[in-house]
Amino acid sequence: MPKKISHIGIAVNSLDASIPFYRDVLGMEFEGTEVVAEQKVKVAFLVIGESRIELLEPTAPDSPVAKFLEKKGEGTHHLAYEVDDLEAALAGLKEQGVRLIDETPRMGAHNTRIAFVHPKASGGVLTELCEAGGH
Ligand code: CMX
Repeated sequence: MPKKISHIGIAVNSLDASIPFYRDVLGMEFEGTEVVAEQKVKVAFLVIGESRIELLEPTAPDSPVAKFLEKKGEGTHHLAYEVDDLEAALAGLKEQGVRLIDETPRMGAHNTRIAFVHPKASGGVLTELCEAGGH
């Protein structure tokens, strides 16, 4: 079961253009950027309490974030919950017939194991589960 919100993902056209609002205007701690090759995104993390804002810039035209930006423009892209045991959480969701994008964990930013639940299963919100210890 999720224990807290790990991060909120926001799709942006440009990290360079978007970071200053969160870092300089809102004053959040900027943790740096990272390319997540498997997801075809470059991300920036900004700390807010026990959670983070994850800004996502696509690195390829076939990135899921590029498709999202094309269809919907910049905005909230996904919500990520932290779980202790990702395999157990996925098994529980499968048992309850929840539509998953990832049946098995894959790697996200900061070498964290993640898995996505389909937005059609969660009220139109793309939902990510990530294993405790990362973000
Ligand atoms: N939030 C809510 N709904 C979304 C969505 C999002 N981020 N992305 C797509 N959808 C909706 C679409 O609007 C569409 O709805 P309708 O059928 O009502 O039009 C439906 O989901 C299917 O979307 P699509 O564009 O036809 O299909 P895609 O091929 O783009 O697949 C999805 C959508 C969610 C399966 C795909 O984007 C995916 O696998 N996402 C998970 C991976 C990901 O987003 N990685 C980037 C983040 C990386 C990170 O955090 O490290």
